[in-house]
Amino acid sequence: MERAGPPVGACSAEVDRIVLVTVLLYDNPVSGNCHKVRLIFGLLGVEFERRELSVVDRSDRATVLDGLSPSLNVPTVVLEDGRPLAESNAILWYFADGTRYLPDDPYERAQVLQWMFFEQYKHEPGIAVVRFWVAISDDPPPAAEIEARRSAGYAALEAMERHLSDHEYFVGERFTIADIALYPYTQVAPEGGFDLEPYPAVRRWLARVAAQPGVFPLTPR
Ligand SMILES: N[C@@H](CCC(=O)N[C@@H](CS)C(=O)NCC(=O)O)C(=O)O
Repeated sequence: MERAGPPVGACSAEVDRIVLVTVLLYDNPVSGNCHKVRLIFGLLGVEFERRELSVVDRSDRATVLDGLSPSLNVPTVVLEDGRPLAESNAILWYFADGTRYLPDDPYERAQVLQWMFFEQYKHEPGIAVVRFWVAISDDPPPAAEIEARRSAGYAALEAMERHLSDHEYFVGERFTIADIALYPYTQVAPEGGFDLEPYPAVRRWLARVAAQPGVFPLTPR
């Protein structure tokens, strides 16, 4: 749960670094990568503070995130003990390990990684990037570039459709962080002009994930 109240962090003259009292999330409300982190925090009851950074005006990124995130991206978290962690899927993995959302079986863990790498290499670069260009950015690239990415996005949806045609979830027939990684940008794909009508298994899976207790949608643009 997000905690309301005073700013995070307690500092005293005796310590030379900020000691956090709860997890800090560098966040953005329209980011699906950030939404993954808000989902796992909600599902596990992790209390957190959030600091919002723009995904359009990135002029403050180096000042804020240098030393915390190698690529100066959100989401980035700072753990209670001050250690930073970036990359949405690494954050999912860290918090889900030892919980019902990440299997113990080595093969299933590798399958979770398989789908998370798919999400980062095939799904997000097509679907999320197109949505960003057409729905959020004030400086989109030429139409041909958008359409090339859109084709890549549709190829990712086809891969998901093939798997979900005879599976309820991505790994082990139960809800895991593989589903959490793939949910946000699939849910908002129509904002990028993607038609989900030809993907009935994907649509059924979206409904299945949305029905999980504690799962909430990424706010539509
Ligand atoms: N691979 C990273 C991607 C994170 C990412 O692209 N974050 C975007 C917002 S969704 C961002 O910070 N963009 C600003 C930039 O690229 O400078 C992850 O999964 O966390």
